[in-house]
Amino acid sequence: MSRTLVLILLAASLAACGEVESAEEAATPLSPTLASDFASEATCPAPPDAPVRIEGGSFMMGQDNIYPEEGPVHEVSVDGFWIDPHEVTNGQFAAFVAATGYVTLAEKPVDPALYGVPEDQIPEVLLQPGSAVFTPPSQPSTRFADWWQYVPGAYWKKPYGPTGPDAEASQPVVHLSYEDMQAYADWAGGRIPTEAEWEYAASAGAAPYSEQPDGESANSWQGVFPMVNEAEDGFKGVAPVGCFAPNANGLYDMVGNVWEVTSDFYRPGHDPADNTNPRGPSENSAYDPLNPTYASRVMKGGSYLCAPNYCQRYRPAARQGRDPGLGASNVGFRLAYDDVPEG
Ligand SMILES: [Ca+2]
Ligand SMILES: [Ca+2]
Repeated sequence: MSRTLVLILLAASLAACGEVESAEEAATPLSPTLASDFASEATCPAPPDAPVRIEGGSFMMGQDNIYPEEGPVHEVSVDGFWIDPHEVTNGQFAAFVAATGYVTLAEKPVDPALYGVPEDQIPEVLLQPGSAVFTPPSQPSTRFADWWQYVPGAYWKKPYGPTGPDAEASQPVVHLSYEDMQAYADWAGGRIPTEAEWEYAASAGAAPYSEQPDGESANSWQGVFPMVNEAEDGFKGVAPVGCFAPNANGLYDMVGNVWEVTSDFYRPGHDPADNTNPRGPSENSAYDPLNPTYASRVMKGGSYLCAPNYCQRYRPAARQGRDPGLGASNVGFRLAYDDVPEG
């Protein structure tokens, strides 16, 4: 578990105080937008819950023409497996919590030792239970610290913070740590997929692409991030699972809606020699430039925050590191299975 990113975000915010604003950043602010303005009560026809069989095979993993961490393209073979057709929902996670009494990391006070600095140097707010919530800034910005806020009281049932609306049962669960996802997987009889399994299932035999998916295919961000959210796809923020067209494997929202955490540790780029049921680097060789102190996991497919001007990660090959401890309002997961019961 790690809270390092929180301190990095805070440091970046503080450092920005003394900077001279660029002409772009000094532009007239738009009306303030609250995190909860991104909430949606829309419904969509419920997608199937039954895991989908993905037959084993080979594919070209990675992409060479967008971001350097996605290359090199290399052939990978993956054994057959099963995977959820949609992201794990709040309704599914609620059933797990009701059955087990499980308490997520974001609901627990933060151990000061996790920060690795003297306790009197840690702002009190960062020791309260909470999570990272996307909150649009009041002015244009290219600094991610300007739109991520650590919100005490934000957790899976209150995804926009304690004053925002409750989690919708049909929407993907967010604000989980890796150990929370693992606990759910153990209870549900599944496991977190590897990056290669996830990308193989997501690409479904299609060629890599660069352009933003249309509004029928994925929940991403239309407009100039982080200020102008045109929501041409119908959603400013997270959507219920299954609102967009499935891929050729019958899987929904593999691209967009929420990022999906995999079991691989993260480091930029792929090792082409790790090409048969790859599991990624060891924990000791993991490295995430955005969170260098801890071993991040790979997350895949981008989210509703991905826009052409900022984050062209609405693609199966897209990957970033995910802090194993700190949750976020645009990160979820789905399960894979080695076997599923007949019927
Ligand atoms: Ca959208
Ligand atoms: Ca997704």
